[in-house]
Amino acid sequence: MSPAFSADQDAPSWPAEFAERYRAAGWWRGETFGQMLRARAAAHPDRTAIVDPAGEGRRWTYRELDERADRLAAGLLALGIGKGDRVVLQLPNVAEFFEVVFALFRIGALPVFALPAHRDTEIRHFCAFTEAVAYIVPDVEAGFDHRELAARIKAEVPTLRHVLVVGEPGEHTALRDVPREPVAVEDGPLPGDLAFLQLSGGSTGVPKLIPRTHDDYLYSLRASNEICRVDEHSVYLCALPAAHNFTLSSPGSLGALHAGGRVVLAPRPSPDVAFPLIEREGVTLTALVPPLALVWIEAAAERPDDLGSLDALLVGGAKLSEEVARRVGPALGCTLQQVFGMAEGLVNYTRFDDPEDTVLTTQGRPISPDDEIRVVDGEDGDLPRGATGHLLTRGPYTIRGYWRAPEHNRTAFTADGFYRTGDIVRQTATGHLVVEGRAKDQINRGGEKIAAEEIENHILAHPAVHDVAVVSMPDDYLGERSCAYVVLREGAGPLRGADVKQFVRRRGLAGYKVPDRVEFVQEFPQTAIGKVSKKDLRARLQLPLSFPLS
Ligand code: OOB
Repeated sequence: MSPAFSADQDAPSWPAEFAERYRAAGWWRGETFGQMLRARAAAHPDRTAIVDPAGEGRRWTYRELDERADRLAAGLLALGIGKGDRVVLQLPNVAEFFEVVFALFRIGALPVFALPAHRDTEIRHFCAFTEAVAYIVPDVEAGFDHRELAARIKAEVPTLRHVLVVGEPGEHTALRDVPREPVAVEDGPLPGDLAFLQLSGGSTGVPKLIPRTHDDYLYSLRASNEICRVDEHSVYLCALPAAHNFTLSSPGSLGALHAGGRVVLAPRPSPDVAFPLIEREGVTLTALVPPLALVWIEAAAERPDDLGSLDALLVGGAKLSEEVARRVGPALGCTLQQVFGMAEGLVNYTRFDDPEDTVLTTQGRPISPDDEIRVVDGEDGDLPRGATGHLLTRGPYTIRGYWRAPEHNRTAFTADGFYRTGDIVRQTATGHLVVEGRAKDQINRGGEKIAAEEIENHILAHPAVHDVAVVSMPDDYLGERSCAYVVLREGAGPLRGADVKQFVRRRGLAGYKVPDRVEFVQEFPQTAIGKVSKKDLRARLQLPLSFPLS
């Protein structure tokens, strides 16, 4: 008999006693994404699953999505893409995203969810590190030609056999030309197998990969749907990038599909695009990061669109200020749900029946009764309820380790499997969490995460740079932006902030990682034990600027 939960050398998994407990509790139900879609297509074949408004507009029913996934799965199998193979996926919010994802799910090949903003450096790493066999891209997106990027990566990564393009393929293969076989593909993976690799926001030199299983992710969807009251009447607007964990699963597009609802794809999250879609499609819920929530609040007063169908706005990814939280309901005529989640697992929501004050001032409480929350001091000692400390967590949909990262896992997890979130929180008497800060060396730029070390390593490659420290600076709109403090080499020629930014950009990094500000200093302030004091550097940012922000 094949095991219900397959051991994977690359991905640390839950110990048997935990797996048994989560199954016995009914969290893990032994279902895969392939089976989920098949079941929905059988139950309500003609209901609309996906609406993609681009161009002429497309509306796929559940039957159509299921058939497309089958046919593409057969085509991908014929190309030699099989179970366990990694496929780096970098698609914007287009219908093909779901066709590809479900085709890969069915084969048991693992999508690696790159974001549209990623460039050479990130994509090269994802492809090389995962030994990806295929990379799936749009042709041109936001003025950037992904086919050229793909050609560069293909030349460098020997495992990469296929580049598939949604749109005009150039020198590569068009996704539409992958031969489609009209056959139902047998589901490849087991429920305990990996479904995909998600990206960590990270605080280290390179982003880590997060291995999620069918069973664990499906549980988080089912439970999120219940909390957010998502059912077959729900219409989810996918406004943030579809590949992000928030948009995918909290409750996200996959939650909506799980419930038999409808997913409407917004090519951009701006009010001029999103608001008319809400009115036309009768959108009932969507998810935004705090800066966008503010943009929507302000636009709602100006624009004529009827947002009356909207029941809930989920806001998360970064801390929502109480002041903005207070404005969501009155401005948009819907219920606010704060979401504090992480691609590694744990997701917290404020509930519909929470008192108003809780919704406005906390980031919610965990999805599952089996989510274990510890708030600890610097030595892992448990703190009394209400005290502020490091958040550690363990549970039925929180990973036990990153993919192929045994060294890093030794410090990112406790010996008994708690994930060190790097977040500083306090837990209220009702179990709600309030995010008070961060211990990890990361900048949260309006929900987009930047690992300071990653950017520091790039800037250090500049021949005129002796040392660098990247820190966050407060920002009214994004919450935080990044500032790079640079110490130049002795005798190095003059260097301007703009040169440093340009240097980082030319190294092929996602645009949001380019430092917002660059400051030149003679030396760094030090802590008592001689480390660079980022705390002091952040404090300096409160002083008058040495030159204007760009
Ligand atoms: C979501 O996932 P990631 O993996 O991009 O980032 C996780 C980190 C958390 O550890 C925390 O530092 C921060 O983002 N964060 C928040 C927050 N939500 C996330 N910090 C303060 N307040 C919040 N509400 O960002 C993510 C994944 C699933 C659902 C929602 C967000």
